[in-house]
Amino acid sequence: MKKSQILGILVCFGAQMLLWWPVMVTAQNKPNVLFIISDDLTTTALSQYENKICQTPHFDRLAAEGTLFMRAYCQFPICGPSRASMLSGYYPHAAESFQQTSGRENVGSDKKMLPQWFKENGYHTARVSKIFHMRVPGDIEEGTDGTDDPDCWVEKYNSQGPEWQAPGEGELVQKNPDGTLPIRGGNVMTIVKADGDDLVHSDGKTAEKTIELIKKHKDKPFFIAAGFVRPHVPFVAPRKYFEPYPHEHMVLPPKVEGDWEDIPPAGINYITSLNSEMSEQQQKKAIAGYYAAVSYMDAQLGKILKALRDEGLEDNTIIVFTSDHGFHLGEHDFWMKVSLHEESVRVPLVIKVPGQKPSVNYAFAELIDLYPTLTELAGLPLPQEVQGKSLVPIIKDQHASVRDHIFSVSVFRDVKSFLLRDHNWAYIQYNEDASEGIELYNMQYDPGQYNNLAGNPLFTGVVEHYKKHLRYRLSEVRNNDIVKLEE
Ligand SMILES: [Ca+2]
Repeated sequence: MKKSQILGILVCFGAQMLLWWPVMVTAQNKPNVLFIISDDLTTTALSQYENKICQTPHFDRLAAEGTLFMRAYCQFPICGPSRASMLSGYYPHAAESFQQTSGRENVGSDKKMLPQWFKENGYHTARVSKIFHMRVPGDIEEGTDGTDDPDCWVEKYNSQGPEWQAPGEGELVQKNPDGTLPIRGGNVMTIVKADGDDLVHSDGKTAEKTIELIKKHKDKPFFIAAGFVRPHVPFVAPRKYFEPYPHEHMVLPPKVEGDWEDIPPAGINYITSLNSEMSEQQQKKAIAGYYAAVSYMDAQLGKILKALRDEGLEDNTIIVFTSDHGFHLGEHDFWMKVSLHEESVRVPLVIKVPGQKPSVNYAFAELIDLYPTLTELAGLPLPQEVQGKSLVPIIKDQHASVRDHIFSVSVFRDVKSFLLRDHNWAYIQYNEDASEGIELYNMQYDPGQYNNLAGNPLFTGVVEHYKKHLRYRLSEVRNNDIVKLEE
């Protein structure tokens, strides 16, 4: 072979290698993964999405540096099943995984969870606080593991915190008419303007431990997962985080006359302003408390991202930031999660890949997509037929898309509900036979979901289309490689 031919081959090979950096991943320079998940963080509290009041400078900076997904959705708007689906790579109905568990008993012992797969491929995997399900505040107060999947981690740490019993000014704004009861509670909307600094609480400790691990393991490929528990209730944060949000200045979502009249009973969320007997002042206090909790969490996020920069690891670390589901802050007088309405199922998502141009993206993404996305970015094969789709095409090309709709489900009080959401429509069906009703919203003209069109004869054809599509989607999801344990 002539010298020029060899040179030609080398140049050609070099150009190929430069096309997409993960192609160059080798055993020596595997990218790190820093996986950060906040608990119950809704897009409506973030200025990169719809919010104009809540301050999250560190999330904003990360969003500006990475790929910001404007249309990312969870698979199940409750902590446990959402995280189980995301980390196992299977839809809730694939494994019948609807409980507050890791999902391990549903997918079986032979399947590899996402962090476990990184561990088996030479990564140092570490968990700090809530990644799989933990009871908040129960497991946080006790410093216990929750329903963790121990096979995933080389090392793990829990971040104990005082939660609703933190010293400071506390107030319960749910089921406390007129604020007459001088009490607090755990898994309810208790607000605590806490004494002391960030490190009194779980998320402050989570940031501190995560930073310690980043420094300690900087010389090996790591997959470090940090789980913040705010803004999940109780809304507890050091007092200073409440200062930008005087509750009198909070604005409630529009109250629409007769809003509930076209929502089937199964679609009325389990916590409402009515059944929780919340006055308008208490609703405003709940929003202010949520924002304070978000700002506190954001400050802890900032500490971790700064440490990554200071250690010179930004150029070789993939950063993911997301939440397990959204949260209602008074839309339709709904509070918290479980519902399949937009604010409850939509999640913030940023993926920052070193060397990749930042972008804002409107393509649909699901949390289940993180499994194949991260394995592809790290140059790992897939261990099994996971059901998500890699988002790498979207990260590379702002105009690409990998799915034309999202599929999310929920279960509450024996009603199984389903959401199909595409660019035009949100279709929610209660039970597989629709026995508990249907909601249909035109998301172009009615993004607040105030006008249920399911009962309107003009849209019978649209309803029939989605009914059929749901049957197809469910059978597709159920057709998977999980061998049921009882079989
Ligand atoms: Ca959650």
